[in-house]
Amino acid sequence: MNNELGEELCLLQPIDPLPADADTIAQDFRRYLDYHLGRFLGCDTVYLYHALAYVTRDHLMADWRNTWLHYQDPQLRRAHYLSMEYLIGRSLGNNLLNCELAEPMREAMERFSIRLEDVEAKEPDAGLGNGGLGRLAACFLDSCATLGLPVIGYGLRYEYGMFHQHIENGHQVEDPDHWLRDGHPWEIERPEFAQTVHFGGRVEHFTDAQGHEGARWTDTEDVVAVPYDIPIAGYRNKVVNTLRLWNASATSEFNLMEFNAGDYAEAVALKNQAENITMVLYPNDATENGKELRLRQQYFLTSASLQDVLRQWDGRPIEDFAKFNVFQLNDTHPSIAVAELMRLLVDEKRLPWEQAWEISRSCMAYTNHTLLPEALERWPVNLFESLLPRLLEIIYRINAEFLAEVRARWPGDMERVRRMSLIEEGPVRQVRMAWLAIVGSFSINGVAELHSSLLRQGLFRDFYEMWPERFNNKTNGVTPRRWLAHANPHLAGLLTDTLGDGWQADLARLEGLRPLADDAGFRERWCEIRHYNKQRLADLVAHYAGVRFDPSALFDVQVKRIHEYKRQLLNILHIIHLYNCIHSGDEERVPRCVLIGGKAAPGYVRAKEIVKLANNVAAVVNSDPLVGERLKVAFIPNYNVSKMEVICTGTDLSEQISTASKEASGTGNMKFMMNGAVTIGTYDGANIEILQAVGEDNFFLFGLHADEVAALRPQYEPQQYIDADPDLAAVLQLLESGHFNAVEPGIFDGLIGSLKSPHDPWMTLADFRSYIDTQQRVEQAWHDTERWSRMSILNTAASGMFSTDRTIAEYNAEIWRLKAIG
Ligand code: 26W
Repeated sequence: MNNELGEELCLLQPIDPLPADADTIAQDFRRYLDYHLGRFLGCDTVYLYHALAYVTRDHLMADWRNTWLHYQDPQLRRAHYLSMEYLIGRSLGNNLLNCELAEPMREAMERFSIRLEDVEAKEPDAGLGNGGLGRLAACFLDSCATLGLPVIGYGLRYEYGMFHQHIENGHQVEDPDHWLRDGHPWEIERPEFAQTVHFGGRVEHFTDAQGHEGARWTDTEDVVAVPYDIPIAGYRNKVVNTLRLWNASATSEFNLMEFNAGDYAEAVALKNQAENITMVLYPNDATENGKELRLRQQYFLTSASLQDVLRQWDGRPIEDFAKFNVFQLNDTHPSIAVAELMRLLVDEKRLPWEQAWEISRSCMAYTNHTLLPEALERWPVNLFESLLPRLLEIIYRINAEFLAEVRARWPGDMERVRRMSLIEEGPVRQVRMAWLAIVGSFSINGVAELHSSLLRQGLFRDFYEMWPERFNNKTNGVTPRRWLAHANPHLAGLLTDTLGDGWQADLARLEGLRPLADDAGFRERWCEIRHYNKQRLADLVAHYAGVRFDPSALFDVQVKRIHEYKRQLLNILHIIHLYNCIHSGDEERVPRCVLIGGKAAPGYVRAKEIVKLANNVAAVVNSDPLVGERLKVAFIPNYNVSKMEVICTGTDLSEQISTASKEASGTGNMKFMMNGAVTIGTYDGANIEILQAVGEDNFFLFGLHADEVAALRPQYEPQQYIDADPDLAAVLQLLESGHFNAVEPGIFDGLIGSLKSPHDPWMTLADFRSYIDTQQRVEQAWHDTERWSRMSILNTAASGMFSTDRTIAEYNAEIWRLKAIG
């Protein structure tokens, strides 16, 4: 046996799992603390967290390796999830839960008089995402591992994640999130699998000795992509999948240049430019801003990931590639993959174009996450030309062949050709990334029934007419491990007592709760747990917002990114209406605590004004002695994954109030429902499916439907609503009087103007009356404690279909077609 093979065999051996008893864990913990970290028991808790994380990671290693070994089977088809964002949050608690280590770990810590919760709280959130799309990717990874599916997540290892938000005088202020500062104990750097990614340069065309034409991309600036692997443990099934995040680093040529005395500083500056690629996550959610660095990031992720997959394919017949590999594109952000795979197959593997196209088109699948026009990515052709010249050539050729198909199918329909072209003509020619993703994929899906049908009828209509069989729906979900079992341990205990173990990975079993809604004893236990969770939430609010919430009040919560289409403004108008009611002596109202939280994109002025208004209204309401305990309003700063783990368990009323047709799905709505909150919502996104699952009696529906929104838009006259509705008029009058900005005259004029404009795309005032009336129905229901607890139980009972296990099972059955382990 030669040495290399020997080493390889040795590498391929499985390793044994470590003993998971409290004694061993306690010992290992001390060893990490004393011998690895060089700290001692009385040190800052953050080091205790590091020691615990290392101990936990050690326990994942054997299964991680065995899973990886299993995936080396050449007969195994694999999926590659490409996403610019993974909003993971904390990992320790989740890994302890999934690997059944929580109890021995707790016991081990008790020996040192350490509370496990205190240590868990020291873990910084990995905020490598903006909002829904990034969190969905994280939930998907959890479900893929739990279902034993060979799926690897590919992403970027941003040095700075989503900014931290703090509030100064009511305004949002952003602070950098240097989440890696103290090190990241979950990751393993694997420089041996580094890839090189090219930028810039020019393209040479040639004919080879066999007479085949070829292209050479030369004089490029190269950047090295170094992978960092993070283990993703399935729920108690010994499967550990991988999230592979790329870090940009300068090539060794840069280092050589550094020695080139003359240009030392210049060389180091170039090195920085290379490493800048993965420096920071763009904090825009749903607005595309056309920055060159963003395109660099997208290509960097895509090229490194595709090369990594091809590296693993090396030595196998390329004709079989699509049989064993599938890529899921998380929105258009990685859609350059369509052209990059063509480049790798045609230029590097020297495949004929037609064969490469057949392969490429058979292994790409695209998920759309938004219909908002401002979110649709378009890149200027000249930016492409200078940054990725060879990819632009490839896109042009894809486009030429595609448009020939369109012309053949619809002869003479020039307008259709113009609409469908991958290149948008105009003063600035642009590449339409969504069109590229559609043309290059065998599957295109939306993320809720309504959203997928709007894609087919609207945005993607031309493409649907051409390839109806490519379009499908995959309604989103959330992982019940993090969002129920981990976030809500008391409720989880009750569920296990009632339904037996196993609901965590088979959420449809929650249906078994339905009959218990009629059981007074069960309702009482349910309410005790909810009360405990509400106290926990009240503590969180007191700590971060300095506002006291009384757990016996109705907890009314809207947390999500701040965006006009999500209509936090409608919520605020309702708060002002309640304030008016209290002032006019209306004694019917129930005590209510309203919580709002979320980040505004730093450049989104209107969204920042909404944050300011929420804070100002809160300040006025909370300090008004006449209001007292009847109404409290808080804005929780720096809303993130770990805060949501507390918030969703203590919420009574979940606000999902987007303008119908604008919220593709929503996933916060599912976290709330699963934990027993009742939704007040519009007929939008996954709200519709939540309503269907739980029934009209257990959901507060209001507002215009998507078709009504569309029909009303051309003749929308907000003033008519104001004239016809004294409550609305009073709310606006109070706002306009400067009551909430007495020392800051005029600051809300823009916001108020947008509400009153016939061009308000979100048509907030059209839904005001319906919203206010429905909120009153909420209060009637709340008065009846028994009815409310019934609704709460029935919401949890009906939440089974919103597990990402169901979502991922559908992706697998209809798109990926992978064989599960085991
Ligand atoms: C290029 C800027 C940009 C950045 C992010 C454009 C668009 C996005 C995302 C598509 C925004 C997003 O997170 N969309 C959300 O995706 C969730 C998961 O599918 C859905 O539940 C939300 O409704 C949708 O807004």
